[in-house]
Amino acid sequence: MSVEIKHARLKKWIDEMAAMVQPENIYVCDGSKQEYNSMMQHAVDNGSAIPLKKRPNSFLFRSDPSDVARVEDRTYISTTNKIDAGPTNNWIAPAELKETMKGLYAGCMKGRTLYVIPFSMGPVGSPIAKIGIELTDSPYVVCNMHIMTRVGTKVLDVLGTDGEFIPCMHSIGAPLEAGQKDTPWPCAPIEKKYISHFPEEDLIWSFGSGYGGNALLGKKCLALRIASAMAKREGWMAEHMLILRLTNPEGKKFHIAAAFPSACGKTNLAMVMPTIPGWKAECIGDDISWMKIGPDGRLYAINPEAGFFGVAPGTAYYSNPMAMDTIKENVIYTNCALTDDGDIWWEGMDGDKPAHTIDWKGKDWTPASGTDAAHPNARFTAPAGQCPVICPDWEDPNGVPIDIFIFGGRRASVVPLVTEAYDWDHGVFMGATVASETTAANIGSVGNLRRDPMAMKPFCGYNMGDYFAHWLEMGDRLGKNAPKVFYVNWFRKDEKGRWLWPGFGENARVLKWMTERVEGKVSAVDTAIGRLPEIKEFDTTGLKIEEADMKELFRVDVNAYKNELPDIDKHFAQFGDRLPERLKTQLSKLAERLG
Ligand code: O2Y
Ligand code: MN
Repeated sequence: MSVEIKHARLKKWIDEMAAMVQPENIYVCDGSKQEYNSMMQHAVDNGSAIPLKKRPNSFLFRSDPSDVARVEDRTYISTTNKIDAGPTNNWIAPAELKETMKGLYAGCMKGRTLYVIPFSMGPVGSPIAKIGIELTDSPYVVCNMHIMTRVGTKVLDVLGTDGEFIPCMHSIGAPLEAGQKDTPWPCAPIEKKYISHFPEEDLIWSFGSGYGGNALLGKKCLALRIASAMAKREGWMAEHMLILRLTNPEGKKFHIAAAFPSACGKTNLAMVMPTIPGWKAECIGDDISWMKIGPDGRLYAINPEAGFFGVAPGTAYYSNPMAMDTIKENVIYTNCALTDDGDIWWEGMDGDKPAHTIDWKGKDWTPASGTDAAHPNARFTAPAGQCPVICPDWEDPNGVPIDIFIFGGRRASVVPLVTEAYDWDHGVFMGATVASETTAANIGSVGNLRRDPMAMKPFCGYNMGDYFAHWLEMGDRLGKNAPKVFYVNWFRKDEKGRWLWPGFGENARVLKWMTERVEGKVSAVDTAIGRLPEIKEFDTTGLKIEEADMKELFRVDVNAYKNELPDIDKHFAQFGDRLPERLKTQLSKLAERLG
């Protein structure tokens, strides 16, 4: 049964939007299990979801082949002045964008139900949490939001009659005329898709796509683009970072937040199983971190999400056993292959390829097909609480105190396994210059170097030069309580193309070294690019690795770094006078140290 709205401003907004999109019905979500089950049953009955025999309460959806990922080219930061969106965002003036989108929204929900989703990003009632209201005509979005956020009446209770909320308008952009047969994944063509953000009024308007970050508006749109702009105004941080707790054999806990561009194993690190005896890692979040300075002057982080929207291909017991155990039941799968015995499958799963599947497009597939059975951006949506290594404090409304920030990228050469920043400004410089080689799994031609500052290039809701300034200001406020900053590269290869570092659970050795640096237990070698481990103090006990490989992993290729300076210069130049002087100073200092 639909819930009553007692909040006058919310009611007015819903009425206005409904008058524009003209739905057949309006339904306010209560967030109950029963609601989820009945919507899912409806999706099964109309052929858009397939129940999986092998996974209890789990369903497979296949998207339209044109609607398979976030669309960065159709994503806009709409500020009054273009400069405030900055060089890394697409921009259209608010009045023009709203006019265009109102034209698209007019009557776009005819024949459909408008679902009102009250959701909380962060534990309901947490001082760091924010409330959003998503209006959508996609039952798939409602079900995913049930998993990815906290949905329902409990959120409306916190909102009360006059609380603050972030309006998130979404439509798949596919009205149904009377008698028209629906398709399993209705959506609009690419040129009509708009993922629009109005950070000056904390507003999101999304049209035309039903997929992931384009449609589950709590995630990239609210928790990163709008929240980053709010965080700048309000003096906190909204970052594209996983959060984990690492406990050493003495029981001392360290909290780590880490940012990586796509295809760098972020979900794997979020759920890492340390190989070193006595060390324990627990997952708090796999994608986004909201951080505020607490009463003790330290930086406290919450995961604003309640689930994982993870990339399926490549997820396997050998790479991420904890993710595999998380997704056994109560999961929504999107664009995975369907096996003959009613399970899902994707490229990179453990074991042999199945002899036959139905691929993500619904066609017969065999290993001889020469195509992928699962789309490379196929996803699982799973409740975070199902992760076997979820931290008992992952929903602590006050968050966890961050000791360590990690940035990283995928580099076959040049960048050592781990480097510690000299100080906060140097750490911000490291984050601002994050570079990663593109792979088949992400955008661009394979092997290109793409700069992705703090892994926030697609997600910063304002001028990135101002964002760098905000990082510097946060450091000034944190002072001696600022987390130590490190840069990692798990992907260095030798000249024959062999990986030098085994990665996965062994990455905990690198985390261990970081915690020992925080505690002052180990020394470090000062180099032109930052502080590196003394090989003898870096724990390789029980690991079969050649001394020569360790040396190569920690080798600073001064000439290669010198060759990168012009690219950093060019990267910084795009921010013009919004680039903080302190980052220019960092670049000069690096050039000086390189000689
Ligand atoms: O393609 C999409 O819509 C998903 S994007 C995504 C999902 C989960 C975590 N991170 C991301 C990302 O693009 O960073
Ligand atoms: Mn992400």
